[in-house]
Amino acid sequence: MKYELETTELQVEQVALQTEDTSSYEDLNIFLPILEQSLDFDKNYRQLMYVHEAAIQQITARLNTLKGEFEFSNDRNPIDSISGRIKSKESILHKMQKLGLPLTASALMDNIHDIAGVRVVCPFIEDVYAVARMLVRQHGIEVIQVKDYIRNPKENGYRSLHMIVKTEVDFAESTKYITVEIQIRTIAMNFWASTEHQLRYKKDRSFTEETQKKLKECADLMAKADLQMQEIAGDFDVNQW
Ligand code: 0O2
Repeated sequence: MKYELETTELQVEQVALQTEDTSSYEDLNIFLPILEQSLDFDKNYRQLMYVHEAAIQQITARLNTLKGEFEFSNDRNPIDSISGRIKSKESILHKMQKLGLPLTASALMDNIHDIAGVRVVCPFIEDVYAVARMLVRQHGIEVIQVKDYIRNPKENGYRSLHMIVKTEVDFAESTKYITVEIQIRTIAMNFWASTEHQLRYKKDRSFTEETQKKLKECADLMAKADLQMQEIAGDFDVNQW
């Protein structure tokens, strides 16, 4: 069976984030003016989080619509699950400090692109690309960056398709494009990433070389299983999109 990761439609080159990007915080001045240079987390943070929460709901709704449509019209679904999260305040501050950024709303908006995150889990590898294509062709979505860690896995074995998009969200007075990071991966990739994440964030331990090797072996096993499942799907002629 033909098995090809056809990703050209997603402009898979790891394009740099456009710096002329219009998402600076002034543009998000929807309810309260965000004027302070210093990121006043009590005032500005909540507003920024609200705006990103709205974007998560928007993307999640789009994906749920696709999922629902497949439930009605097909014998299987390319979407297994959808989840969304707002990056925690601690994680945002940690990332900003790591990048040497000043703690201002503009630095946050211009440099941290995963404040809003949506994760989609799919049964087969080809479903990952199919869902990505279905999403990016929708009206009101602009792709900013695609990182294909399936075709180019991270050194530790991490696999997933990452897209940074801007999604159109309507507020009372205006329509804004809000940045969301979408991670799309198979059930097997998600199993590895979720369990590795739990191990990695165990505060009192870091990975030895031996552990890294074992984890990489697990990731490669998952990848092998994914390829084999995809092949079987081909033999069974299951729906592909
Ligand atoms: P969380 O808890 O998901 O918010 P950076 O964000 O600085 O790491 P970059 O280039 O902006 O770097 O992001 P990248 O590499 O495209 O993706 C970062 C996110 O992908 C991570 O977010 C994880 O969700 C996921 N990810 C990337 N690499 C790994 C990995 O090796 N293991 C696991 N389990 N997940 C990974 P955060 O912010 O780290 O965490």
